[in-house]
Amino acid sequence: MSYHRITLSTFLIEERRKTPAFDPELAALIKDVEVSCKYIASAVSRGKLAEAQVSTMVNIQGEEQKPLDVIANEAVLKVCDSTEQLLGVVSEEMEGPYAVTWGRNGRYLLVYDPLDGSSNLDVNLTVGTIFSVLRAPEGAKEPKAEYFLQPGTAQVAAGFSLYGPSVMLILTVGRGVHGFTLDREVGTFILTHPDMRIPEETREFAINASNERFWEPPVRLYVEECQQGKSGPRGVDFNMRWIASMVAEVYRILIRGGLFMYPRDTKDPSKPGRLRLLYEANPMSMIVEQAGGAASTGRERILEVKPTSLHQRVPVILGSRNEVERLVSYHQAFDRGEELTFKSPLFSNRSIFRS
Ligand code: AFP
Repeated sequence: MSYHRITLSTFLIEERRKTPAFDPELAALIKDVEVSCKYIASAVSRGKLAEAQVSTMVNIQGEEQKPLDVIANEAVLKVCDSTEQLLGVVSEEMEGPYAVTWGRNGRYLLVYDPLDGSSNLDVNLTVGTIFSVLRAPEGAKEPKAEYFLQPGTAQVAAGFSLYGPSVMLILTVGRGVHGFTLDREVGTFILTHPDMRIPEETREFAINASNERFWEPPVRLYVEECQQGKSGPRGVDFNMRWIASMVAEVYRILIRGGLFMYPRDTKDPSKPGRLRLLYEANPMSMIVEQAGGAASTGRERILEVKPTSLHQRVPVILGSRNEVERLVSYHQAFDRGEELTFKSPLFSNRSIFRS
């Protein structure tokens, strides 16, 4: 075993050496998030065995909690409850902010989805924890909800863990994206994927195709062009994936590029999208942009969306920059009232009708 491997701790120390402005309190907070992810990884790896004596309920999202959702949420709360640099937390599983017991003078806010993709637990697929760190207002003594309503550009750190064949932690503190793999023998995350970059070109897209009848015309046009492959206007074949676990989709895109879409659709007009802005879209968008990709609602940069509520949802289109820009241009044409035309080299062009 190489003893010159870089652990998360030594990575954070090196960050401080390279960037003296990197706050040691933020580093300490990231270490607490790391410990939370280790606890969650241990529980998730036990599957059904971990579910004894856990009471569940319908959460603020109106979704029936899985026992591991509760275990994961409690793991983060327990570890962070003694984190002096943390004023409060907001979780997908809780309606309002939680005031950290020892955090009265905390200067940071933590927003997290304790177990993203948990509908996949029953079928033993990869799930993960998504987290985002914001600064608390100067002198704040309690974590008021409005303190969390900051645009994604205000995040000082973001990342996600993966509980899959290997346990990983993907992190950005604003200077690139770095992947760490858990060495279970010593219980330490080791830097295995420094400076991750998303390939600009890709031949892979991810969308839940069962919602096709609800998509807006720009998305229908983009997906049809990909499906037509070599014989269509793109001139190359595409591959499609849908894991229904955002953490796994984003990691795949970090490794081999691609476009992830959960666009605005007409399925539930009361919901502008399915994914939550504060603890899914924003942290993942910071990760993707830091890795050279792009992230849009289709009509604006996700990181510039002004939050209005803790659990609000947004449309999400993220991944390889060229593909995001292409689909955004289709939305812009559609919004200008232009007819979207499927340009087939083999057959007559066809208009993609307004929804
Ligand atoms: P769960 O955490 O409820 O499983 O939702 C996961 C998720 O928020 C995101 O990770 C997936 O990309 C998306 O929902 C899957 O949504 P569909 O089940 O509608 O495909």
